[in-house]
Amino acid sequence: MGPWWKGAVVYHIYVRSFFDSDGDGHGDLAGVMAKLDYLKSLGVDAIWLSPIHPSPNRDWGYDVSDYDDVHPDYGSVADFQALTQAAHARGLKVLLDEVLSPSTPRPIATGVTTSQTMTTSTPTMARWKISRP
Ligand SMILES: [Ca+2]
Repeated sequence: MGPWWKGAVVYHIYVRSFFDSDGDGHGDLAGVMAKLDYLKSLGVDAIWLSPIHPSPNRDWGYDVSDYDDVHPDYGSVADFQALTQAAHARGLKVLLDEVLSPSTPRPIATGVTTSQTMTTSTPTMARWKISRP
């Protein structure tokens, strides 16, 4: 038996556009929680959330400004804890898209995140990195 993620069904959620629980125009963590039974019914083993931290959103949330909090559009740390507990109660794992140690405010190429530029050692992607003082 290999790692749990081999053969697992992982549902990627961009929280901002997934489900708006309070009608303010932004998808949110409570919206994800409201859809957990639906996601479970699809046979999902885990949900994978795009970055949920505060961000100026110049890079779709991948330009994290505070790793210790949740973006106010999405809810609060308590909302995240409630979502995690509700997911675990259904046997769903929760994965977070963490963008650690970004050194650039945004990538050059659309679709290339700072995490990719920071973790790759391939010359092809390394050339996309921008450093600013
Ligand atoms: Ca909302």
